[in-house]
Amino acid sequence: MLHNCPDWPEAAADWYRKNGCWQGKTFGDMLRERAVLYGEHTAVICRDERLSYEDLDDRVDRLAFGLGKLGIKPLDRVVVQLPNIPQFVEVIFALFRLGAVPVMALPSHRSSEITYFCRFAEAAAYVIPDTYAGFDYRRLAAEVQRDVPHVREVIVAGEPEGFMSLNDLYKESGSLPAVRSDDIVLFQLSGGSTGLPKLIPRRHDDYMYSLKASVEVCGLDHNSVYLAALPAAHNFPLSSPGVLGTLYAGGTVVFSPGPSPDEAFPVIAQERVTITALVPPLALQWLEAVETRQVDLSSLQILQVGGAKFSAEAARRVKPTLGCTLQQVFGMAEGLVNYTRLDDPEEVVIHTQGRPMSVYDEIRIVDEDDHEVERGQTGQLLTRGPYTIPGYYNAEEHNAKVFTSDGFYRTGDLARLTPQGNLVVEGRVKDQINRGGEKVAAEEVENHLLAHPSVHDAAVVSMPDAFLGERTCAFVIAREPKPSAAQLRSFIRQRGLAAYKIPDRVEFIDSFPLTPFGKVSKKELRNTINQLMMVSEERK
Ligand code: OOB
Repeated sequence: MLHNCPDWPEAAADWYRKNGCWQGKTFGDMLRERAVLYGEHTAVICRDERLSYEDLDDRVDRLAFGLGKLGIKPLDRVVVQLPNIPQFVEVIFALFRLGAVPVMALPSHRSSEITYFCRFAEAAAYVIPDTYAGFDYRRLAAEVQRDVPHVREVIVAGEPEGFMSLNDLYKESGSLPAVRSDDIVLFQLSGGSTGLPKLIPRRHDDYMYSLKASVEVCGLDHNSVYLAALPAAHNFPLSSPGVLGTLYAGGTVVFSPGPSPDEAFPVIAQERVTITALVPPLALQWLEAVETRQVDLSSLQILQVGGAKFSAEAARRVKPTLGCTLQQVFGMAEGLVNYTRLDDPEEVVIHTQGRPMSVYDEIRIVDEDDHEVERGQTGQLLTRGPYTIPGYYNAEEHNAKVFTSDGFYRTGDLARLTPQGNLVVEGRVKDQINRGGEKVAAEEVENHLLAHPSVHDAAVVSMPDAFLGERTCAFVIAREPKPSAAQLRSFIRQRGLAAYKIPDRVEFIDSFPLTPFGKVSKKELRNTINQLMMVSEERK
C-alpha cells in the first residue's frame, strides 16, 4: 500500500463492492483477459505499426519483466512523459503489471513541472521519448536527474544517448509480483488552483469502474476504433473512455501524430475511425477545415468534446458539418465524468454538459455556506462516488479544504441542473484559467513571476478569447528597473514552465483593486482587461 493516499471509508468501499462497481480486477489481468478473448484482433495502430492483443500482452509482459530486472519495484513511482506512440500503452501496462505507479505527465511539461513531479512523488525512474515536436527530452532528463538524484533511471523510447534504451528492456518474461486491485494504478495530475499541481491517486478498482461505465455510455465494443488525437496521458483521452476504455472493450486504438485536421483526417479515413475526443478549440478547427477539403469522415460516429465549455453555436454545427453524433463530456481527473447520452434530444446535446455516468455518482449544488440551492439555481458543484477520489496524494491540509467532512469533492465549478437532470457549467470559483481545455493555476504562474527581481506583485486572470475560450493575462506591479512584457515572458519560459502557462498578455499596473476584505479583486482585474480589450477592438 502507498502511504498518504486517502482511502474511501470502509462502509462506502463495501457498498461499491457489493453493488459490483469495484470488481477486484487489476489492469494487468484486464489486458490478459482481452488477449485471450481478442487474440489477433488489432489493439493498437500507429502509422504502419500494428499490434494485436496477443502481441501487446506479450510485449507488456516482457517489458514488465525487464523493468523489474532494472530494479523497478512494486509501488515505485515512475514519471511517464510519452507522446501518442504505441510505447505509451506498453510502458503504462508494464508498470501496471509490475505494480509500479506511473505519474501521467504531459509532453508539454517542462523542467519546472517534471522536477516537481519527480521530487514530490519520489520517483525512481522517468520515461521519455528522444525528441518530440522539436524538443529534446534527453536534455530535460539530464537537468531533472541532476536536481533529483533519486531518479535512478531515465528510460528513452528512441535514441537513448547515454540513458537506458526502452527497446533493450523487452526481456524474456518470468514471474511478476501479485498486484492488488485496491492498490494505486496511476497518478493523474490536477489542473490545480494552488501553487503546485496535486497528484491524484487512482486505484485499479475505481479507474476500471470508470472505464466500464464509460464504455457502456459510449456504446464501445470490439468493432470500435478510437482515435487518440489529444495527448493520451490526460484523463479524457485516457479513460473517458479513451485509450484504456477502448482496450477494455476489445476495440482498436489508433494514435494520431497530432490533433490538427491535416494530421487526423487522413488517419480517420484510412483506419475507419469510429470515435474520437477533442477540446473545443480543436473541434472548431475541425468544423472549419471540413468545409474546405475533400475528406472521408464517413466512419466517424461519435465526436466527444470536453475539457472546457463548448459553445452552443459550435455544438449545433457538429452533426450537419461532420455527420456524426456530438457527445459533450464534462469530467475531471479527480473522478466524476458527465456525458450527454447518444440518444439524448438535440437540445440536451447542444445546451448541456450531460449527466453523471454512474447511478452511484452523487452530486450536490451548494451556495457559499454549503447549503443546497434550489433545483435549477447555479451553485458550486460537489461530488462523491465510486470513482471520485477521497483525497489527493500527500496533501492533508489541502484535502481538508477541498473535501467536505462527509467526503464530497469540491470541484470548484459553478453549475446548475436542468429539470431532466443534466448539468450546465456556468463558470468556476477556483482560481484557474481554462485555456481551451489546458488548465492554468493562477497561483503557480504568479509564483514564477514573483521570482523576478523587478516584480513586486502579480495577479493572473483569464481574458475572453474567441478561439480558446480564455487566455491568460498577468497583471504586474513592477519596480525599477522596470522589465518589459517580453522579458517577463521569456523569464518564465526559462524557468522551465510548460508553454501553455506562459501569460498571453502582461499588463503593468500601479496597484491592485481590492475586495472589501482586502484581497486582490480578480473580478475587477478581469473587468479591467475586458475593457482594455474592448478599447483596442474599437480602435481597429
Ligand atoms: C478534464 O479534466 P481536468 O482535470 O483537466 O479538468 C477538470 C475541469 C473541470 O473541473 C471543469 O472546470 C473543466 O475542467 N471542464 C469543463 C468541461 N470539461 C472539463 N468545463 C466546461 N465544460 C466541459 N465540458 O478536463 C476532463 C477529464 C475527463 C473527461 C473530460 C474532461
